[in-house]
Amino acid sequence: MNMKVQVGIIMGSNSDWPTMQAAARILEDFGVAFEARVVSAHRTPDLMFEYAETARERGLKAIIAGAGGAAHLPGMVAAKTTLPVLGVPVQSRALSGQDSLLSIVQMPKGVPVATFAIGEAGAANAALFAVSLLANEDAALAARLAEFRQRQTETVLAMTLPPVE
Ligand code: RP5
Repeated sequence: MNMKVQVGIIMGSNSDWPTMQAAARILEDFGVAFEARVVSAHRTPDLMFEYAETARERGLKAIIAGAGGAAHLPGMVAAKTTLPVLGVPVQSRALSGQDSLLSIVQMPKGVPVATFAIGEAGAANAALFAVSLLANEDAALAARLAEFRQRQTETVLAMTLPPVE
C-alpha cells in the first residue's frame, strides 16, 4: 500500500465536512492515503493558491474540492495546478446546491473541473473517480476497484421486492 499522500480533499468550510467525509471514507476503504483540510477560495485565497501551486511537487495525484453556494474553490484551484481537480457541489441551504453545481460545472473552455453530483453521492463518486485514476498505475488498486464493483453488482442481483400490497 502506498502511504504517501496521493489525494487532497479540500473544502470551503468545516460545514462541508459531513458531505466531504463520504469521499474520505471511500479513500480509507481503498487504502488510498489522503489529506483533508479546509481551504476557502474567498476567505483564505492565499492559502488556496499556495495549496494548488505546491500540490504536484508534494506528490498529490488529484484534488477533490468541495464547496457550496458561489462555489469557486474547484475552478480557482484548477487555475493554479495541472493536476486533475474533481469538484463536488455541496448542498446549499438557499438553493439546495443548484448554485454550487452550476458554479462548478460551467467552467469556461481551457481549465477543466470534473464535476460530480450534488452532495454525498458526488463526494463518494469523486473519490471513486480518484481511485480509478490512481488504478491506472497501480494493479493492486485496480483489483480492489473491480472487487468493489463486483460486490455492488451482487448486492443488486440479490435484491428482492415485497409482494404487491
Ligand atoms: C462555502 O460557503 C463553503 O464551501 C460552504 O459550503 C458555504 C457555507 O460556509 P459556512 O458559512 O458554513 O462556513 O464557502
